[in-house]
Order: sequence, then structure tokens, then C-alpha cells
Amino acid sequence: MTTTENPTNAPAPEIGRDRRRKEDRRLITGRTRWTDNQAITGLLHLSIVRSPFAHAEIQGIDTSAAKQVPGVVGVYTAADIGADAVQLPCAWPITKDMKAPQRPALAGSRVNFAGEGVAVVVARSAAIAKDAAELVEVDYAELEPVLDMEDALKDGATLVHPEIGTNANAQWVFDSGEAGSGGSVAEALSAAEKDDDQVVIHRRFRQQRLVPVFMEPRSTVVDPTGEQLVMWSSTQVPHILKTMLALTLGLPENKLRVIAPDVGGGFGGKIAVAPEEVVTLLVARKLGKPVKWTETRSESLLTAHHGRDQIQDLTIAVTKDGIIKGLDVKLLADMGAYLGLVGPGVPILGAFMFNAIYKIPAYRFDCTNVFTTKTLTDAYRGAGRPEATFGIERMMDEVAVELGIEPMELRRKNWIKHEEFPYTTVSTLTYDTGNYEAATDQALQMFDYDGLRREQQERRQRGDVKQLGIGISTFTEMCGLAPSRVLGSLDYGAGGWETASIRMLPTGKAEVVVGVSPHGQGHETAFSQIVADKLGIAFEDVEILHGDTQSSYRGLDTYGSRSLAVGGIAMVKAAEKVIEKAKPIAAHMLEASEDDLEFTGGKFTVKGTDKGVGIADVALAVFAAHDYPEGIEPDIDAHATFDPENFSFPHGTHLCAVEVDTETGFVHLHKYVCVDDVGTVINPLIVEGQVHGGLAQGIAQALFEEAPYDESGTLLSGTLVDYTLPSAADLISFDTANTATPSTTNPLGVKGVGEAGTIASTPAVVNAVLDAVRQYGVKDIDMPTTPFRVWTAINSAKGTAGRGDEADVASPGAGLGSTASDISKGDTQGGHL
Ligand code: MCN
Repeated sequence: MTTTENPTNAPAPEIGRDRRRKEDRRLITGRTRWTDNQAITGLLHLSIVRSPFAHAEIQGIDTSAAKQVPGVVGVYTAADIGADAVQLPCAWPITKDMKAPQRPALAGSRVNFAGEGVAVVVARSAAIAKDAAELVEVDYAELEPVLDMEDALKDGATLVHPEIGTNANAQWVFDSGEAGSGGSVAEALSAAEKDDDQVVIHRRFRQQRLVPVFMEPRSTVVDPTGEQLVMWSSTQVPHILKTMLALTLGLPENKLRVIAPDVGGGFGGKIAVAPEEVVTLLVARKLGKPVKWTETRSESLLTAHHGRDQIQDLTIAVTKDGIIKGLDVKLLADMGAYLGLVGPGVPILGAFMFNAIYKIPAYRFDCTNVFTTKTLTDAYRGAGRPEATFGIERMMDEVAVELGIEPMELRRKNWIKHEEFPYTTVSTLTYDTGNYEAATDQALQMFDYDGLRREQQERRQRGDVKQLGIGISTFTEMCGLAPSRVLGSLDYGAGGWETASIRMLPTGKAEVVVGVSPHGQGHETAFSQIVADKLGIAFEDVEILHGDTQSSYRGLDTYGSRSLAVGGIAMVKAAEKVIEKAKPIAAHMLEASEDDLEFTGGKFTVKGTDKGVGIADVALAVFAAHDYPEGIEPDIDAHATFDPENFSFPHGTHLCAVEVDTETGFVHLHKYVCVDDVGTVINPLIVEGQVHGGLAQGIAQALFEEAPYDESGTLLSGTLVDYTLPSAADLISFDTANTATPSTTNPLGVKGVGEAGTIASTPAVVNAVLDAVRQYGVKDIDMPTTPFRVWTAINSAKGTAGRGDEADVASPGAGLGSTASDISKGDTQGGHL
């Protein structure tokens, strides 16, 4: 269920209306062309030979057998196509002295993660290319893998990139004392240590490695035969890809055209200039023929970038009645073997979110990015913000337990009150609007919080096998990624503006060319609603065109829940310009003064009369151009660019109840309620869908998904049998709702929603699991909280786990509970798994 409460704007006919997604007809009935479906005469197929070793010298590559296979057109090593000389781009150098080792498109002399490409086979069919790739013999001399971030930073550690002399990529620090946005954390912690009315609590949390499992695997087709080289790619970022290809390969940008046709999901995993895209381009140019590469699912799991993978050390100073005095965050973030397009900046986005919705007087964030011999990490739904939200929301529960304060009450004591907005946080962001009380009150009521707490007590008293746990998570996030100036101050390599152009057709229909690029978000529907409202034309009369740099030549693409809050506003501004340009022509047609005209419902009317012309009439008059005013161009098309002054800050309260089977450790979702505030809602159905999808992903991190490596650096979840994506059967029906405090940073009052569900849900679920089992002495369980881990945690805490169980817990992928958490002033933490 979705409801919109407290809207300040009266609902317009289209904005705020549930509309089914018009693009779904073609997307879900197979009437579209994904990149892999591009049919070009003479298309060749490329397969990549990948290293089975995490870290090894390449001593020789024998391609002779593969070359003999009928149908094979060529077999190339990195040197053959210059792929070893390429430096794939990293657009976010977070510090001046950040170490950015070379990232070739194919490895030349050394591989640094299992799955890195070392050679390619090009053949007349994909099957031949794959079979022949098996025949390429590579002579590897194995090196020691680098797997553990803490070990990687020790003196004498094996280096992933010996040429940079360290496994540390960069250290990035924010200190509110130095920034002048708050006090010194060192002082706050030391004052708390000396104060009997305060406690200092330390916890270590792990963000396991995840894989953004998009439905459509990555794929690219390059056709070099025309005047412009055309690349189709299943990418989230066609514009960025085009510019980066030009810069990386020294190609003239005007000779490049990138097309992202319909793209089947991305979740951040397709924000990349992928080595495979570059290799396909290099081979296509060498051969002068069109070439296609499409990954297998296993290739995708192994080599498309991963997400998360952090160790978080949080130390909080808090008064015994629950008021936060200071928060210190130390992070280690695993970059994997190389730097992705925005990889180093992902944990830095989290720097601004650990303080979350709370008033924290002193804050320090200190992050070290580390190289390991694993697949590289980069943006994954939420990028830095789910990690931060997890850290602080887990910590809030730890504080609540430690101080014996009801967890929601603790949050209430510390959050920013609605009358305090706009509020500048300790990490220097200014939250424009929000109402945490309203969202929370609605969530509590929908959840029947008190009723479930009663049931929990009853089950405890009866000693039921299935115990109830209740978890809370509140959240806010910075999204609508822009403003350009702020991104610049964070050393991000691009701006944050977005564009839209409206082309008015002679028959009064509108083609809207947008710079953002959907891959499942329903843009064509929601954006048609906006433009229909603003121009006063029918929803069906608006066409949204995207994803082709030839028609949409300017844009910064889709990520960071920015498409509506930035791109949508560019559409509003373009529509306003269309009306502005149409006005003198309408006045001319009506033989009236422009000052006497008003525009409503798609029509210019002379005030106080029923004389009027529609925008469609003006469009036709402009097309004929027989009679239009002197000095005015016969053209009412318009282009606009929007660069907001601030992020948008959606927020919400998520409540989760789980049943934990104390005999099997199985966690069953019992109830999930969330109330999100995304400002003005354009399409409630789409918003609800976005939240549902996000919840599935966040819950999956808490309960199911993990990409672990064994001690040789081999990925253990290389298929979807091992990487446990939840199915519908693993989830329940979610109860979602919205409150609406419109954003003041854009004229629609909208805030992003694409990442919200993912950000808030993970800590809500883990807090619920722990709430069920704390009674046995369990203090923490690493994610995902699998039945085995939960069962082991309960039995270890009770002292009933046997030797065999302990051995299993320490096995790779079991979460390794060897984390050191403690509470100063006497308390110690046990049972952490
Ligand atoms: N919307 C709305 N009203 C609001 C906010 C949003 O109607 N107040 C609508 C928008 O018009 C848009 C959709 O909701 O149709 C999402 O909008 P927005 O929050 O601006 O997010 P983006 O369109 O920029 O999408 C990016 C975001 C991110 S960062 C990830 S990751 C993600 C996500 O979207 N990946 C997705 N949602 C996904 N959904 C699908 N199906 N597949 C993915 O890969």
C-alpha cells in the first residue's frame, strides 16, 4: 500500500498518479532489443580467456591450438592489441596522493585477481569462441594472494602492485573538529572515559562482499565500419562511457557513438568503463569488423565489479541517559585488485552518512582503501550509504541494549526534530527538509509495534522454539547526485548537472530527449507524467528518448538516485522554456498582448475571455511558419540543464520482525513495514516498486548473499547456486507507505527513491535477528545471518557448540567471528560470530 500524507502541493492530474509502466509491455514480453540481440551482418563473437589464479606471473601464452579451430578468426594476447598499455579510468581520485596503479584492459605480465582477462578469441560464433578459448594455454607462476585487508597493510605484506610500494590506495579523513562543524572526537571520547555519567562503546562490523546481480548480463557490440564507431553496451552510463573511451584510447569523441538500448538492471554494477568494452573495441578496430562480447552468468559473478566489503570500527561516546556525544569511525575498504570508475569514492560517500539522522556534536571518519587480489569493488545500490547506515543503526541498537533504553526511544532522543530543519550536520551537509517523527509514528502504528513486543515476551516466557525478534532502522541518505560544485570539492571527476530537450512535433506531441538512462526505473512513464503535466498535453502524447549519444548528446547518466531529482527538473525547466517560446507566437495568433495571456491546462488564453489556442496549435503554426511574429524564430523546442544547489535527503523508518528457529537457526521474515519520505511522489506505483526491489536487495545482504574467497583467492560463489539471491519464496509481502516533506532544493519537491529500500533494510533485519537471540547471550552475528551462523551463535553463546562446529565456523566463507568488540568500563563482548 502506498499513501501520500501531508502533501503541500495539490495533486496535479498526472503527478501523483498511479500509472503502470508503459515500457513494461515491450520489456517483459521480449519485444525489445537488448545489446546481445543486435543483429549486424558479419558480426564476430569474442570470448575472453581468464586467469584461474588470483595472483600470478604470466610466463607464456600459447595460442596455436585455439587458432587452428575452424571458425576462429583470431586469438590475441594483450600485447597483440595494445590492451596491456591501456589505463582504464578511475574518475574519483579521492586524495592528491591516491595510488592509482595501472589497470590494463587485458593483463600483460601479471594477473591480480582470479578472472582477470589474459587473451581473447574471436570467432564466427559465440560457441566456437568459447570452445577455442579453452584451448589457449597460459603458463602461470603463482604468487601469494593478498586476501585480508589488515594483513595487506602490515609491513612485509605481499604487494598487489609492487610498483606503488604499498597495498594502501588512499587514506581519507574527515574531522569535525578540524572542519569546524563540531567538536573534537578525541576530546569527546576522552571526556566520556573520565565521566561516570557516560560510556564509550566500541564495535566492529563487517560489510561482506556482494555482487550486483543484474538480470541482463553485461554485453557490448562494437561496429567500426561506419563513419562513426558505434558501441552498443548494456551500460548505465552511455555518456560517461563515450567520453571516457575517447580520453582513454585517444579516439576523437566526434567519431564515437554509444548506445545503451534497453538495459536489464544495473544496481551500480554497470557504472563502468569495463575492460571487456575496451577489448571488444580494440579487436573490432583491428579487424575492421563488428564484434560482440556477452558475458556468461559465471563471468558476471566473477568479474563484473563487486560491492561493499568493509571492516567498520565504530566508537561512540554516549551519556547514560542516551545522548550521543561523539562518534569515531575507522574503515577499511577493500578495493580489490584495481580501482573502478568511482570505486575509491564509494566509502567516502558513507563519510557523510554515519551521523545519519542524528545530532552528533563530534565526529571523525578515517577510511583506508586497500588493494587485495580480488575482483575490484565499486558502486553497488546505495554505494557507501548502506554501509554507513548499517554501522550507525547497528550501533544504536548496541547502545540501547547497553544502556537499557528502548531502541526507538534512543533514536528519538538523538534525531533532528522536524522543526529544526534545515539542519547542518556535523559532517557539513545541510538537510533541507524531513520529518522523522511523522514517518516513525506511522511505521509504528502500521507495524503494531506494541502488539509484537507483547507477543515477543509471551514467546520468551513459553520458551518457544521460534522466537520473535524486532529490528528498527531509521535512515536518511544524500542522493540526487549533484551539485557539481560539491562533487568538485570531493575531487569527483565529473559534474552533477543533467539535461533535457523537448522537441514539439507539428501535431502537438512531444519528444523528450533526456540525459539520464534507465535500466529498470520506469523513467519513460514517470517522466512522461511530468512533461504531460507541465505542457498540459496527454500522457500518451509524450515520448521519452534516452540512451543514444547521437540523439541525447549531453547527459551524466543514472546512478545515485539522481534521475528524477536532477534530470526530472531539467525536464520541468525545458517545458517552461517551451511555454515561454510559444507565448509570443500564441499572442500573435490571438492578436493579443503577451501580458494578457495565461497558460493553463495546455492552453494559452486571453485573461478574462474564452479566447485561446492550445500548445498543439502553436506547434502546428510553427511548423507551417506562414505567419509568425517579427524577430521570433519559428521554433518552440527547448533545452535545459539543471544543476541543483544541494543533494536531496529522503529518509524513512523501517521495522522488521523475524522468527528465529532456535533449533535450526533458520530466520523467517515475519513482518516488514517501512514508511519512506521521498518528498513529492511522481508515480506512487513506481515508488512502491522501487522500494520493494530495494528491500529485497537489502534483506538479501542481511540474510542470504555473500561473495567469499577461499585461501587461494578463488571466488566461492561463482554460480547462482552458490550466490544465494533470494527468490520470491524467501521474502514476504512488504507493507510500504510514504510521508511527504517536499524537498526545497528543486521545484518539484522530489527526493530520490532508487536506493532507499536497500539502505534502510539491512540493519533492520540484522537488528531483528539479534533481538531474537540476545537472550541466549549472543552479541553479534556476521552477515549474512545464515541458519548455520545463527545456530552456531546460539549454541556457542550457550556453550553447547561442539568442536566440529567451531571448526566449521572458522572455515572460509563462514564469516569469521574473530572480531574484537568491546565496551569500555567493564563490559566485554562474547558470542560474536
Ligand atoms: N520516482 C517518483 N517519485 C519520487 C522519486 C522517484 O516517482 N519522489 C520515480 C522516478 O521518476 C523514477 C524512479 O522512481 O522513475 C527512480 O527514481 P530515482 O530515485 O531518481 O532513481 P534513478 O532513476 O536515478 O535510478 C537509480 C537508482 C539506483 S542508484 C539504483 S542502484 C537502482 C535503482 O535506481 N538500480 C535499479 N533502481 C533500480 N531498479 C531496477 N529495476 N533496476 C536497477 O538496476
